[in-house]
Amino acid sequence: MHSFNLSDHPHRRYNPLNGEWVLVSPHRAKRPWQGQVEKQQEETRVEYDPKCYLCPGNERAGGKMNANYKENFVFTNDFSALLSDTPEGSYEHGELFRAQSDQGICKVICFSPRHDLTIPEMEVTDIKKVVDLWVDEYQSLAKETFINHVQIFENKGAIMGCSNPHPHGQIWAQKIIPGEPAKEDKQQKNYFDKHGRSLLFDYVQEELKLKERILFENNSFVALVPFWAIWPYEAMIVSKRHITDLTGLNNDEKMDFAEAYQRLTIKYDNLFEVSFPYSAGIHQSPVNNQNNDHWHLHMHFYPPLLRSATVKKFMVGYEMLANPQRDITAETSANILNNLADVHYKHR
Ligand code: H2U
Ligand code: ZN
Repeated sequence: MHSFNLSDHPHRRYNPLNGEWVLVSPHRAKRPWQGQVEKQQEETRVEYDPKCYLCPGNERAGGKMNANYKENFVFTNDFSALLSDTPEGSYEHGELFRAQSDQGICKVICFSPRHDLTIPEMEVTDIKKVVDLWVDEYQSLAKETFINHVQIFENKGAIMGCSNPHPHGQIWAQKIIPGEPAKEDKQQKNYFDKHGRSLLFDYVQEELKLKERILFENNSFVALVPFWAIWPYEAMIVSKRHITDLTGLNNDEKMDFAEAYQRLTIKYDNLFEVSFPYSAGIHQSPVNNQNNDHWHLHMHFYPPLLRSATVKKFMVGYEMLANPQRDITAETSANILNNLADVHYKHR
């Protein structure tokens, strides 16, 4: 037997950010595929779609009208999952049946008036305006006394459940700190209390030395495939400075964030020369008026595609019942992404 190495042998990796593990099976990457093939998305799109509920000036499903916006546009979700006027309360029946009411505000953000653009095809200066809007929304939602957490996210592509190709994201702000951020809160707090430095600051420093999973960096941000990635081309954008939330970014850093967002998503689109689907979202300090110095601003990207524009990874079977698992290693994925052009395939 050869000695254990991460590129050949099955192993599990620890995610210090949420305290969970992922099973990695690098030897399995070559298994044949005869299963489901996703339909490829329609590629030609119009700049304005009179039937789109997100295009400027159009009527939405709930009957409200969109402004004739020129840059970006935010509105309260017409089908909000959380409502601000839900009564406080809880339900308990012994120790096995527990429920709590939750209050919140859900918003939709249109990234551009152009129906046919996505982040990788937008200008960095226009993406910067999206970052500015995120900051404004985070700040104003934080002022609502009943809001303790603001989740900013984007679903891109029909296979991620995105309902409309018009470039948009969402914000769900709520009283209760939800599951994933709550896990990261605990892990980051433990690390910060022990070392006096942020977990992701130390992690990024180490990744920059190892250079095995770095995709790129600019002055303020690093993009990388995390050591503990679950999804085949999962990535993270992390601020180099220890910043707890979006409001800590200066103007240059907001520009750098926009640039990193564009650059990563261009790589993604170039991978299979298709508008690359993903769910992405920002994790940052909760807005619960507590000391959150242990938080470190970052953005996760979870894309489902595996081998081609049409073959996605399924989180089923073992993943559902036991533990997340991946075949190609994070290092292999980083390599594949690093060999791709920085210019969008449509602009070549
Ligand atoms: P996706 O990001 O998953 O595509 O969701 C878009 C959101 O837009 C979805 O939460 C909302 C839906 O409730 N929406 C409106 O608020 N008004 C509409 O007219 C249609 C969709
Ligand atoms: Zn549209």
